[in-house]
Amino acid sequence: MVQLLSLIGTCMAIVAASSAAPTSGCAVPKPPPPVGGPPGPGYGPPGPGSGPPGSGSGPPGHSNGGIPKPKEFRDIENKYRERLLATLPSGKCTARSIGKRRSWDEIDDATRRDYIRAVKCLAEKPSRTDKKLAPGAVNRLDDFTYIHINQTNIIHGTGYLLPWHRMFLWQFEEAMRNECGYKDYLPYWDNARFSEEPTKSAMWSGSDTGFGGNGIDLHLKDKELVFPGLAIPFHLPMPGGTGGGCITDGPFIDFKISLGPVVKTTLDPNNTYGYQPNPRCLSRNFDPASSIGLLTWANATKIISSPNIAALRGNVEQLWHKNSHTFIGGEGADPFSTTNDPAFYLLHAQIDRLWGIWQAQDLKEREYAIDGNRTFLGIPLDYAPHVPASLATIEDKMDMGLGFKPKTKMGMPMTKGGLCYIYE
Ligand SMILES: *[C@@H]1O[C@H](CO)[C@@H](O)[C@H](O)[C@H]1NC(C)=O
Ligand SMILES: *[C@@H]1O[C@H](CO)[C@@H](O)[C@H](O)[C@H]1NC(C)=O
Ligand SMILES: *[C@@H]1O[C@H](CO)[C@@H](O)[C@H](O)[C@H]1NC(C)=O
Ligand SMILES: *[C@@H]1O[C@H](CO)[C@@H](O)[C@H](O)[C@H]1NC(C)=O
Ligand SMILES: [Cu+2]
Repeated sequence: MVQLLSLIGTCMAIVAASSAAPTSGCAVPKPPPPVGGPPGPGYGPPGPGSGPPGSGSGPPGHSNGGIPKPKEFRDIENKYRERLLATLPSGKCTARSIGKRRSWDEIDDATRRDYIRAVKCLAEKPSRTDKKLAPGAVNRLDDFTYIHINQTNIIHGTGYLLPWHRMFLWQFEEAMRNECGYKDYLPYWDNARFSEEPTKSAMWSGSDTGFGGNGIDLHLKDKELVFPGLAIPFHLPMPGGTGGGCITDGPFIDFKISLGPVVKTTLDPNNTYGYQPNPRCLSRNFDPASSIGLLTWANATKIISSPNIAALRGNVEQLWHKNSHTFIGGEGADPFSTTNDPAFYLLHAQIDRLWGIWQAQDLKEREYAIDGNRTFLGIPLDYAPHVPASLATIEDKMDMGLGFKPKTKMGMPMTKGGLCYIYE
């Protein structure tokens, strides 16, 4: 059971260079989008019988290396694009306005720098979280971390995993754009492309266009960590990894984190959820064994080919989510405060993408499909130990923080209720 659990994100990234032309067999490279400016022209309307979308929306033509996207994945992904675009216009979401989320390995350096700049900008803006709830919340990034900690036992290993994180990423992307002037959309981590040599991804570059690499090697041993908040203790195995200390390069080398950590070998009753101030560096602990042979194209394809929502959720959890987090390790592997690593948002965009590709194969049946309990693996919460497990519904409210409590169904479509994006 423990091994199957996938805590937080699943993700894979998958866009191959060939996605520059979303049509299989038509590999005409598209011009890169304008550097640092607004995203290029939108998709053309997907008229009846017309080819797949094009018009300047593809990623830049440069090759990003790694393992190419297999045809089987590409075919399913192309169907996703066609079918999702065919639902437009949907309210204010049109083929022209739809946001394009692209692989970090495909976007240009100017967009990467602007993204990193905007993350640091949120780190400079004051927290809006009630200080009584989280004395350690310092900045706007901490607002996201606080609510992720607060909701962890409700939004992982439950029916809310996918919709909650979809809404969460959307809130983050909006904050980046509206509060910090970020001009593009949320990128995702193309992990399948680099499953066998994960550090070859531009994600982990130590230049000013990556998130930096591994933490300093502390020669840690394998550990078992405990979750707070559950009526029955849950133990999470954590591999020793290849790092564990502060990162040593990249734009986040001086990053200050304050909330967490939360899972520990022994819980601290005076600071159960890590809400007290705890200023420290960003640590990572790469665990290649969690990527090699696991975060593969084959497993990504298996996820998007899942026959129903129960299989989809199970595959996301077992094949992808936990492995992606464990690969990053350190801050990123704490199921509660994992958002402390800015790579979190790209990791989860990949999981969101796999879900979206799956949904759009049959929007009528799958858009609002939900599977799972209301608490982590159906384990009762510590303050309600006798409440039996019950199933999540799309009418249930989700707590997104700062008083925003939409119904679960608000976090399910990609092009309705304010959300408006597509993965390239
Ligand atoms: C989550 O926040 C609510 C207040 O919004 C609080 O009552 C609850 O105890 C918190 N739970 C955890 C696990 O932090
Ligand atoms: C918790 O706080 C109390 C009061 O400040 C202190 O006496 C106690 O030693 C603390 N416990 C731990 C485990 O730190
Ligand atoms: C997919 O993932 C599973 C378990 O996470 C692993 O055992 C299997 O080898 C992977 N398969 C491929 C083909 O990548
Ligand atoms: C809900 O939780 C119960 C109790 O842990 C478990 O037996 C059941 O399989 C879970 N159902 C789903 C759909 O996850
Ligand atoms: Cu999460």
